Amino acid sequence: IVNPGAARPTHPLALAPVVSPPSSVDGFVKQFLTNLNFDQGVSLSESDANDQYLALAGTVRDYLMARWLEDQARQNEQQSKTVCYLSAEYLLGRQLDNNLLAARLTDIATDALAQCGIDINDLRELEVEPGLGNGGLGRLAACFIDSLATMSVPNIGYGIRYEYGIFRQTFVDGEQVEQPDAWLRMGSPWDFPHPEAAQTISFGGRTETYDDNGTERTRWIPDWSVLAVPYNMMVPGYHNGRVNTLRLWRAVATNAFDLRIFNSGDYEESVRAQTFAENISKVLYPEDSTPQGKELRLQQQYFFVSASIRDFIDTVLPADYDLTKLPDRVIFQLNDTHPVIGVPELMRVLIDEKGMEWDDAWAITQQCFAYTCHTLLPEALEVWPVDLLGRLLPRHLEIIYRINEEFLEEVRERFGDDMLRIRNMSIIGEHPYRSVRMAYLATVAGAKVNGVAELHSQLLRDKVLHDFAEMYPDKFTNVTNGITPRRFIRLANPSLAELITEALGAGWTIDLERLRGLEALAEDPEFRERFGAVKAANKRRLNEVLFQRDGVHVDETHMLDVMVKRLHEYKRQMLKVLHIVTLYDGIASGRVAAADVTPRTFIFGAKAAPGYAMAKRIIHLINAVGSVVNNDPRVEGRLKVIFPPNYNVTLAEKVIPAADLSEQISLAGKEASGTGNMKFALNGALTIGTDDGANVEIRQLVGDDNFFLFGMTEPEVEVLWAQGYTPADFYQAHAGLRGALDLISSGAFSEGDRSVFEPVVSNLLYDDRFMVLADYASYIAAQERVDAAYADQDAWTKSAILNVARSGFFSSDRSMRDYIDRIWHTPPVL
Ligand code: T68
Repeated sequence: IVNPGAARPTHPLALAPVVSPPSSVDGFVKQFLTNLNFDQGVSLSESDANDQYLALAGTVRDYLMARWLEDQARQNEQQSKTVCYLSAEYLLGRQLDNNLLAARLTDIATDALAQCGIDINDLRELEVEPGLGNGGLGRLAACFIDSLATMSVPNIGYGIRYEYGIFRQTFVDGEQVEQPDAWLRMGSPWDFPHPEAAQTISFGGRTETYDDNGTERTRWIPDWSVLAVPYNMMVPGYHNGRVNTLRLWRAVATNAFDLRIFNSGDYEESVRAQTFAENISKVLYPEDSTPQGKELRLQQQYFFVSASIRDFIDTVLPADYDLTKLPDRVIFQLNDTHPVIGVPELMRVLIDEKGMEWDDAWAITQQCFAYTCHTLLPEALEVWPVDLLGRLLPRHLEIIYRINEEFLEEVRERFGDDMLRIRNMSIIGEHPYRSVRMAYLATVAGAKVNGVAELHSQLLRDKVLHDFAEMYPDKFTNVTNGITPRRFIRLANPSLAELITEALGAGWTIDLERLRGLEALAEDPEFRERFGAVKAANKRRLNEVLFQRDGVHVDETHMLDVMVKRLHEYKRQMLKVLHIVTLYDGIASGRVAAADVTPRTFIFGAKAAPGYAMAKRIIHLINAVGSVVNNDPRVEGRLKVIFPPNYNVTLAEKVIPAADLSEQISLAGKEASGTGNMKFALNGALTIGTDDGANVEIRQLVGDDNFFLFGMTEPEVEVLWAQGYTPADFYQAHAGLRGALDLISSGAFSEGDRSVFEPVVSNLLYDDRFMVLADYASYIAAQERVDAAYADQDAWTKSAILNVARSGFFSSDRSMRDYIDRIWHTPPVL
């Protein structure tokens, strides 16, 4: 597009890349009014709140722009190695506050808007969060890019600009109903389209060999293509003047594609073709942990990965870059298997387009990728039917076959002709149908493979990828997940942040281990009182938010017992329900006086994948239990169940800081890490949890006295399975459990209709894959310990402070340091 030989335009005023608006209130007002007039096309007096929000966002953006351009120039100049994070999901949350915080503009913007007669809080509420992810995996990506920017490490986050993100959840008669998430409807002030940097992405067709001066080469003759248009978002570092880039691709029909059909005279067909192409980035798949193997999903994956790899090679690297040195400039981090099709894509680019030999291309590819696994559930390991992959990406399938052949040869050399081992390790699975096992492809191709918590990485080595770990022991490593303290403490919990700064000074936001300094203060009654006051204020704030949003009240005097995460049977929301029903049953049957029950409010937040019937039934049950418990006068208001619909990042920021008790109750060996668990601990909630995922590390750090452990360990789970698990035995053995299940069966929560929740009860009695009944007794006992501990408020607060003080390890800055040391080797660019 730019003629490389041509002189670049220049001007004396352009020596500084861009002049930033002055960081003063007056300067901010001026820029805000300019944007209101010239970008929104309205005067201040005629503007509505959305105009004002967009002009405000524009002003923050203007301020960050100079830094952004500087950073891009600096990174080019220094030829630094870049982390290209490839992720199908980024669950960003609202941008305005985060960007104000990063740029130190919060106070200036607040004052500037006040001078214009505008309350900035009213504008904050207008921002629709970009929900471009399902849950933990997408949110992790968002935390990581925040940390990389804050640590001045060159990073491009690559992903998809879905037109519709995760669905908006509503409840109709207690059942989940999904609504489209039209997050772009009111305009999107945070991203910049760059149509000039579009990539053409092809699909289908066939391959053929041809003679290239005596060497036989292969080329792919695809039969259709789409344009990938990048939209760049700023990723500002915290108080360091750095801005990295998140580059999300949008699918647009190519002209050629259109024209061919249009010229044939079929107008309708040409419009259909356009719709077909643009479908690729239309919607985020709401499946979490259960990939559906849909063709459009594979199109999405190839679409964004191919665009990203070629963007990096063709536009980020200099035109004459020697690609044999590619590993010096880039590491492509695969966020789960969704981007793994990038492996054969890089091979294809290097061999078919750049003329490299197979062995050289393979050596480079193996240094340029690393793979993070996020699951332990066998059904979550992505596989693509060979038929489908071959139809959509014929050249890639050939390349995968050859990678597999050479890999299996290596296996034979190493372990001999062991049929079973070769079948087990083959990248191509044969049963129940021929398919490409994407996790195996990633493991074979990646320089490193990591799990996301100590236990998870251990189980990957011992079970899921055991044969591979035996073959390549040095590939396997762990990086325990983390969360960004900017969003999850500074923004979400400003009162706590202020208290910490007062106690420890500034600096902890980027050096979270400093929270250790709070340990001593746990002994200080005055500090405890102030800490308790922060929690109480956060509960009042949550009460206001939920009342506004859903018309429900949170009682400040209640213990807030919170379980927020995607709805999945392995996470065991059902166990929580059984606890609530047990408490209710005690009161309703008269065995327990309401006055003797610790007042608790249970808060749930959870979306179910639209096709996951059991998860949807559990949502229905939670709502049904809530409406009975909340309205039964015998309960005397001492138990309350609240299930605000549409749990998302925005709501998380209000719920987590108010929580007393954090529910992390998955079956041991099923939750890879969890990250919500870390957010709660850092905001001073105590955890009730199993020995699973990062709970293990949380408990080690905060200490047994400050954590409510229950349930089987992973080895115990294995033993019980091996013995033959009969859930009905547990039903027989525990009166409380019997009471709770019988109450649900009786129709007590479904107006006497016994059929409504029958599938839920049957599933627990006869199947119970996640051993809810086996852990019930232990869970109830732990909840009794919780009640006893909560009775001593002062001791509870002490434990809460110790949770905060000892959780600094869970900063995503530390996770990034671990990735850099163990996998990426990408120094900061200072
Ligand atoms: C989560 N995975 C893990 N998957 O469940 C959680 N899956 O333990 C971990 O803390 C987190 O990743 C971060 O490592 C997911 O969130 C998905 O969302 C997902 C999405 C599409 C397909 C499959």
